Amino acid sequence: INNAYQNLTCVFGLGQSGLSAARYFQRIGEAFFVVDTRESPAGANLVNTMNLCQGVILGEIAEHLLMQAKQIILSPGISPKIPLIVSAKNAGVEVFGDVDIFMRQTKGKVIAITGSNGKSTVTDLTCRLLQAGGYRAEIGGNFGIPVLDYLPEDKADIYVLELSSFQLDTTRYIAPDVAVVLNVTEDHMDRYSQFDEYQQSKLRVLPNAKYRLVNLDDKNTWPIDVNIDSSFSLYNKDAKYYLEKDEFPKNESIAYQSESHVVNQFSNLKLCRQGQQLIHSDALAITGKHNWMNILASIALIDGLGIEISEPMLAALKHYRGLAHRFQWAANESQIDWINDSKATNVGATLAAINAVEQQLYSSVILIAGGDAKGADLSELKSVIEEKISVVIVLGKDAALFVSLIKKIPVIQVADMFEAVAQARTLVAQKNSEMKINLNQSTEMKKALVLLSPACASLDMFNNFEHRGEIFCQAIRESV
Ligand code: UMA
Ligand code: ADP
Repeated sequence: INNAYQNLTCVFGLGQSGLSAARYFQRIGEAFFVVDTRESPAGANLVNTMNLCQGVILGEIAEHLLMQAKQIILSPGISPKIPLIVSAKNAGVEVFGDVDIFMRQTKGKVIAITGSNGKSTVTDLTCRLLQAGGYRAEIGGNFGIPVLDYLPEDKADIYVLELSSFQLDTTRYIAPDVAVVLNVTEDHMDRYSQFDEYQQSKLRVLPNAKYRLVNLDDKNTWPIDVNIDSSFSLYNKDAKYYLEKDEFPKNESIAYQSESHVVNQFSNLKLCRQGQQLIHSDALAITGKHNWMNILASIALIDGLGIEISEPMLAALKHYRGLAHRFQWAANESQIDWINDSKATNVGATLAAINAVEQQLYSSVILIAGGDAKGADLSELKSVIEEKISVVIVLGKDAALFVSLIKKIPVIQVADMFEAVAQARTLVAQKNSEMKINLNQSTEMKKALVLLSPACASLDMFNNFEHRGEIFCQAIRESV
């Protein structure tokens, strides 16, 4: 038995977080070895240049190597349930992720953000607001920079961390200064045996946090046996942060004209904290009801740290336009508005997108969906799609699931994104020519809306969700 690696730290996985862990051990002067079940991961060349890297084992990994390790730093994409890890754990080896090391080492304040949807948006917004307020804040975790890149010297005073359920699974003790569970809807059912297991992963962020924030509208975010410090809600004023209809809207508060009709339904709203207006929805550049929720959460998180929302922070909030591929304008043409929501990789995100559109302002709303459903139950989409969408165009590995689910409206299956966009244009053109026949000339013809919000992962057909969104935009441009 080769025991050259006995009692050495093992970095398992040579993706972003594994490479970041390797760089960290190199910086702190601790010898390590790395393993990856792929034959030639791109990161292998990089770790080979690190003098404290004692070995790189690729492809098939002998069980005893891991059973003799000092500890295993497991990448989030690798399930702790795989036999190699189970046998190492049974042999007494501690297995944990990069976030675990980070949480134990950092001296900075930590805002921990988890949930099924909105994590990246809330993480990005919260950090931008803090930076606008003059704070040395950085983002990290599942979104942005792997956490160990900030250590050991602590490159920020406040870390705004997006934490996935995978990362929470491998963090043994997590005690952030402020924590939120934004929402919990089904996702990653290819990794978890049941919803409850996934939900419990998300809730792990709360018990030891100093300030705990949940979504009053989503019971799945409420832990049992843990006191909550604050909550936000779109509908319930019992929450500390909520929305309220503005009975006396003032037009001068409108800083941005929305590029189209999509957001009208949600104008004239006040975002409030305990009876006080924080900001008016018409003053915001970001669109979609779910994004008002994200803003309430961001403000609550900053409050949770005891930081005042200053004027420069409010100015940054007004200008915030959200992240690419999340319910973003792809194109505004004379007859069609196009929205790119490629990041909608689960049912909850697609429901939020459909609910953020005011259907009656459009002649038709066409949804482009499909991809890898990751084992999810799509049935929650059925009634919303049948009620609010005119036609669904489906593509990808699980396209057939949509075909068998949706009965009351047409579902058209296509081979790729270019065909999806072309099909959408054809449908709109057909509908417009029918309407022209029926309308008298003085009646203004409404636009159509085409929404890419797949409710599925992209990896069956694309490199990632960004690639899917870019191909969508390319297809729109090239088909004009
Ligand atoms: N690997 C194995 N054996 C396996 C599976 C994977 O050796 O059985 C190896 C792969 O060959 C590869 C490496 O592990 O070399 C990949 O590790 P990884 O999948 O953990 O990916 P990283 O590149 O390290 O990125 C991870 C997160 N990925 C996942 O959780 C799947 C990134 O989140 C995160 O940004 C990054 O760490 C930095 O912290 C991405 C993600 O898709 C964006 N997250 C999921 C999501 O948002 O839904 C949770
Ligand atoms: P995450 O990092 O959790 O995946 P993102 O901010 O990247 O979250 O958004 C992912 C998807 O979820 C996008 O389609 C986005 O429009 C949608 N989304 C954003 N915020 C919310 C929310 N609060 N509730 C439901 N869906 C949301």
